[in-house]
Amino acid sequence: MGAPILRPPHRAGQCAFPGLVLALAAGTLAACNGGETTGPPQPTRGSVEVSTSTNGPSVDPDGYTASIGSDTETIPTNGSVTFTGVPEGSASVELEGIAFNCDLDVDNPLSVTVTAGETANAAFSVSCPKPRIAFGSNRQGDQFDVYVMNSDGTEVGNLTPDNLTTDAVPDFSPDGRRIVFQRSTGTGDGGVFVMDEDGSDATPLTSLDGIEQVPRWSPDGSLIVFELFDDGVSHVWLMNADGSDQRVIIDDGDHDFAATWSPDGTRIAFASDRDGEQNIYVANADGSEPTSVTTLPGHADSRPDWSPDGTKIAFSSFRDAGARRDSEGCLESHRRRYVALTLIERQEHDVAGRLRSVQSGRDVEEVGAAQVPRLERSSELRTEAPGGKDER
Ligand SMILES: [Ca+2]
Ligand SMILES: [Ca+2]
Ligand SMILES: [Ca+2]
Repeated sequence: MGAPILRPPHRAGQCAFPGLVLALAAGTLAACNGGETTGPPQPTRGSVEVSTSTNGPSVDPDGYTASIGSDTETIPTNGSVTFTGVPEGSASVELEGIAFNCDLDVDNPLSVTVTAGETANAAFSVSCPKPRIAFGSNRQGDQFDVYVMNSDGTEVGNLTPDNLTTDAVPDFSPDGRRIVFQRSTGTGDGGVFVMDEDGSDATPLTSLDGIEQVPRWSPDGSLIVFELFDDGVSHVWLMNADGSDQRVIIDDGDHDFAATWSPDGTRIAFASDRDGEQNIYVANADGSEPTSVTTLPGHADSRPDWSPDGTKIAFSSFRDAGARRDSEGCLESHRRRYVALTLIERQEHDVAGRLRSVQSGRDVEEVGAAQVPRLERSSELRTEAPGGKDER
């Protein structure tokens, strides 16, 4: 069996590779009865100090929110915040915004008893082991399957051992509960499927003519971008995570493919040959305003991926690698390198003369010669299996 990502056919000279809301303390205003002072009122409310302590190798990246009733506060992964004006009695404190790989070691919501005029404590302890990694591999035979493992390479499991299907290019949903992947039955057709993180309940999301592949979940979990390869060309498609509202969003080139989300979900990077050379582009999440971020000819830039902070893109390229063309004019793939560039904003006039901000790339640097570029996450994904090939 060949590699699971079905590539566009090679062509000479152009070879696609593929608020702080503080409740005002009630009862602090002296009652006024015709100028007659009745003495200080008795407090009926107290405070709750919420504290968090988080440990583990992959702590939540952006902290949490704590709420009591309709009052909500942001809180760091290790820190505290105090709610005032909480009615005495039992209060329910809820912590939200917890990364999927993190678990609370206490009840959530946490119930505390508020005594008027005093401060109660609600302490949340959070553990964050590294998230599991999904990858495609043929390590157990000819057929590619979807595997998961711990980030240290232990507890490797095949989620799609059915020999009737080739399964690859998995991507975890942001909440870590589901995996989207590409499946083909060997009849030349293929589609995007989704399954539970334990491999159960595999369900097709697409049934378009052609081969739907390389699905990628949006950071908020609501959308899935994928590419459709059909009749010799590939374009970028978008759908809701439940498979509804499938529509093409990028189709200006013969080959528009390998789309990936920026970490904030506002942009998509993809590869395209629309300008006659295969380069990396960045567009809005709906496919509008595509801008090339690499422009060098003859390097077949491919497979972009964003750094977690959204400032860099890693991609595959033949640049600076002494690439040679084979007899069909294709650049030799074993010389492919992985490089990264820094995104910069620049101002540009559009066709109507309006000034707009666009992205471009600079400071290209080589980051490795591995098969798949993954900034930061890459070191966790380069596993080796005797006689097999792993990729994501
Ligand atoms: Ca968070
Ligand atoms: Ca299978
Ligand atoms: Ca199909």
